Amino acid sequence: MAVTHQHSCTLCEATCGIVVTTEGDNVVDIRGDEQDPTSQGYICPKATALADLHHDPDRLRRPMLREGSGSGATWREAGWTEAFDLVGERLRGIRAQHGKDALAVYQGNPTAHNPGLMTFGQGFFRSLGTRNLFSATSVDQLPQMLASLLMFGHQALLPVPDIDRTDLFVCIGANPAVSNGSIMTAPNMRGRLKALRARGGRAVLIDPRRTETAGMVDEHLFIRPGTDALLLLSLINVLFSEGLVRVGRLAGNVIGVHALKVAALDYPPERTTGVTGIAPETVVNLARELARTERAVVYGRVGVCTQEFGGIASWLVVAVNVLTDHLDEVGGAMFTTPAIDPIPLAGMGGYGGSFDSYRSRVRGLPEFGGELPVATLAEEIEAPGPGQIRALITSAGNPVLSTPNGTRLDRALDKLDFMVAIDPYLNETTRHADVILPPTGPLERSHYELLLTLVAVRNSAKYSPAVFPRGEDQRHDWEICLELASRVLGPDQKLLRGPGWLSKAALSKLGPEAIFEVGLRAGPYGVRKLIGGLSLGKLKKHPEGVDLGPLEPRLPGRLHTRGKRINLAPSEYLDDLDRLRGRMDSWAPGELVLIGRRQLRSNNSWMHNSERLVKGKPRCTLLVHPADAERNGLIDGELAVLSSRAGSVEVPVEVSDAIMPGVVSLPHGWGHGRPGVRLRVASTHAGVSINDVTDENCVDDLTGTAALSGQRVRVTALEPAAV
Ligand SMILES: Nc1nc2c(c(=O)[nH]1)N[C@H]1C(S)=C(S)[C@@H](COP(=O)(O)OP(=O)(O)OC[C@H]3O[C@@H](n4cnc5c(=O)[nH]c(N)nc54)[C@H](O)[C@@H]3O)O[C@H]1N2
Ligand SMILES: Nc1nc2c(c(=O)[nH]1)N[C@H]1C(S)=C(S)[C@@H](COP(=O)(O)OP(=O)(O)OC[C@H]3O[C@@H](n4cnc5c(=O)[nH]c(N)nc54)[C@H](O)[C@@H]3O)O[C@H]1N2
Ligand code: SF4
Ligand SMILES: [Mo]
Repeated sequence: MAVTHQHSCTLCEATCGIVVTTEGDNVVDIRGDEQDPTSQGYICPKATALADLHHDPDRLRRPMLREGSGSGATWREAGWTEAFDLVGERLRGIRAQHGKDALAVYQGNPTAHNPGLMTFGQGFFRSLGTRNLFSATSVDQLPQMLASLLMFGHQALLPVPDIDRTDLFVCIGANPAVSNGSIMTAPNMRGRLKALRARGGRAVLIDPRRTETAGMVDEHLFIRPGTDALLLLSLINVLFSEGLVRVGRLAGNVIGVHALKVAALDYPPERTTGVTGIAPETVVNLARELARTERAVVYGRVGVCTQEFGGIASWLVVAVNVLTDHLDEVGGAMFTTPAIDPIPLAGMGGYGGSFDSYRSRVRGLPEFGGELPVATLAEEIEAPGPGQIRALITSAGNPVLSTPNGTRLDRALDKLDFMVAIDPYLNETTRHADVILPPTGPLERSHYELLLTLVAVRNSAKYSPAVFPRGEDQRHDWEICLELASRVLGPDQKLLRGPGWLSKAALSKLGPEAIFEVGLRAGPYGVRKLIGGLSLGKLKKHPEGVDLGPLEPRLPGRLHTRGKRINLAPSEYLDDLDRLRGRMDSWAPGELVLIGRRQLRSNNSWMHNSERLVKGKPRCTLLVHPADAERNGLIDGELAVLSSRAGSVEVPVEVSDAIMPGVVSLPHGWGHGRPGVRLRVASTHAGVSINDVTDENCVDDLTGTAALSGQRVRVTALEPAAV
C-alpha cells in the first residue's frame, strides 16, 4: 500500500520540501511539496535521486573492516560491537600514547544538513580536545564567518540577502541558479530572480564565467579571478568620493568609517580596472545605483571566499552593504530569527567564535572557530614531531576529492596509524580507513533544520519524522558519535555544553528530538509567546512546516560585540591590505588561471553514483576560451593536460566563449577512477579531480582558507601516444 510522507531534501542548503511515496521498503515517488512554506513545490533533479541513494546497493549498511592495505586490501562486514570495540581501543590507545593532538577530525559538508552531526557530532569531536580539527569550512565559507565574528561578534551571525523584497541584487562569485543559494537558503532561486525582475528590480552578476545565473540577470560582468577585493575597494572609493555614503539607523553603532575611507583612497576604479577587468565607469555606475536604490544588496559567496584575498573581499561585501544603508534593512542584507536559535547562547557564556588563538604546527596557519585550515592536513600527518597527527576520524567528508592537492592527502592517509570514517560509502577517502561506520540515510532519520534556518531568506520551522524506521542493524550518525564518545572519552562524558542533565544516558534515550524540543520552547517563538508557542508537538501537527514570516530588522540587539558596535575597519583586514597592494602591482597579464564550477546534477563529490544524475554527455570538461584554445593548440572535445606545481590531470577540452579569456574552468567533485572505491556507477563516469591540480600552498594568508580559485595553471594538448 502506498504511503506518503512529508519531508525535506537535505542534499543542499535550499532544503526543499518533498513528498515521498513509499510502498513497503521502496520509494516509489519523490516530488516537491506544494505545502512547504519556503519551497512551495519546487525541487531540482537531485531530490528524486534520494530514492537512488536509499536503494543504492553500494551504500554501506553495516560496519566495514579493512584487512591488508594498498591494492591487496580486502573488506569485510562486521557487527557494530566489534567495530566500536576496535575503534575505541585504537583511538584511546593512540591518544594515551601520543596526546590529544595526535587524533584529528575532518568534518565534511553533509554535517550541515544532519542535525545529529550538528549536535552529537560537534559535541563529540570538540570534546576530544584536539587542536587538529578540520572541516570543509576552510574550503568554503570561512571568510564570511570571520567577517561576522570580527564585525558582529559572532561567527554565525551571517547576513542573508532579502531576495524576495530587494530591487537590486548584486551577486558576486555565486551561481544560485545552479547551487540553489548558499548562506541564502532560497529554494527556486530562478523563480525568485524572475520575480525580482518582474517587480522592476535589477540583478547584476560578477563572475569570470557567464554562468547559468548570468542568463537570469540584467547585467553580467566578467571579473578576473581573485580580484574582487580590488573591485570592492574601488566601489567604496567611489561611494566616499562622490559623497554617497549613508549609514542610516545604525549610524550610532558603526565605527571605523573614516579608517575604511582612508583604506580605499588608494583604489580609485582607474587604478584597479587593469587587474579586475571591470571598466571604471561600470564601477562608478554600480556604486551610484547601490547608493540610490532603497532596497539593494550585495551578496558574495564561494567565488569570493576561496581565493587569495577571500578574507578582505568577504569583509568588504559587508562593508559596502553598511555604507549604502543596506545592512539589516528590508530588501538588504538581513538577519534571521530562527525558531531554534543558537546565537543568544554566546551571551550566556557560550561560544561566539575565535580566530588565530593558535596556529598550525607545520605551516603556522591560523585557527578559526577551534579548527585549523584543511589545506595543512596532509603535512600535519606527514611531518614527524610532537603534535603529529597519527589517527584521523572523517565524518561526512571526502577530503581526497574536496581539498587542495588531494593526491598528497591520498598518500598521507596511508601513513596514519589508524583511520575511521563515519560515512555511507567506500569512496576515495574512506578507502584509507581501517573501519567505516555507515550511518542511516536521509530518509531513515528525522529532520529539523538546525543550521540553515539561520541563513534562510524567510523564517520557518519544520520537523519531519523519518520516512523509514532505522533497521535493527543500523545506527544514526548521532548514535555512532555518542557511542564513540563513550568508548574514547569514558562513559560519563557530557557531550553538549549546557545543563547537567545532558549526560550520555539521558541523551541516548532522547536523541536529537530532546534538543529540538528544548530549543523550540526556549526559542523566540516558544514559551515566551505562551499560547500557541512553538513546540515539537506543534510542529508534528504541521508536517509541511510553519511559516514564521519575512526577515525583520534585528540590529543592534543581536550584535555580540562590546558596546553593540559594528567595526567597519577591523585591524586584521587593514593589516592585510599591503599584501593585496603587492599583488595588484605585480599582476602579470597573460596568466592562465583555474576556477571551478558547480553543476545542477552534481552535489560536491558524492552523488555521482546515481545513474539518473550522471547520464548524458560527460560533464567533467575543461572550459577554455576560444582565444586561449587557439594560443595553446587545444581542440574542442580532445584531451588536454591541465597542470600546476601540485599535479596534473588529463581532461577533455570544451571550447566556449562563456568563460573569460585567461581563465579555464573544471567542475569539482569528480575523479572516481581511483582504485579500491566501491561506487559502481560513479566509477564508470569517473572524470578527474580538480583538486589533483589545486595547490595546497595557495591559501588566503589572512584566513588560511584554500585559494581554490585563481591559481595559475598550464594547459597543453595531450600528445597522441606514438604508434
Ligand atoms: N576545487 C574546488 N574544491 C572544492 C570546492 C570548489 O568549489 N572547488 N567546493 C568546496 C566546498 S564549498 C565544499 S562544502 C567541499 C565539500 O567537501 P566534503 O564535505 O569533504 O565532501 P563531499 O563531497 O560533500 O562529501 C561528503 C561525504 O559525506 C558522506 N555523507 C553523505 N551524507 C552523509 C551523512 O548523512 N552522514 C555521514 N556521516 N556521511 C555522509 C558522503 O558519502 C561523502 O563521503 O568541497 C570543497 N572543495
Ligand atoms: N547543484 C549543486 N548545488 C550545490 C552544490 C553542488 O555541488 N551542486 N554545492 C553546495 C555547496 S557545498 C555550496 S558551498 C554552494 C555554493 O554556492 P555558490 O557559491 O552559489 O556556487 P558556486 O557554483 O561555487 O559559485 C561560485 C561562482 O564563483 C565564480 N568565481 C570563481 N572564482 C571567482 C572569483 O575570483 N571572483 C568572482 N567574483 N567569482 C568567482 C565561479 O565561476 C562560480 O560561478 O552550493 C551548494 N549547492
Ligand atoms: S535544490 Fe535540489 S538538492 Fe537542493 S534541497 Fe532542493 S531539491 Fe534538494
Ligand atoms: Mo560548500
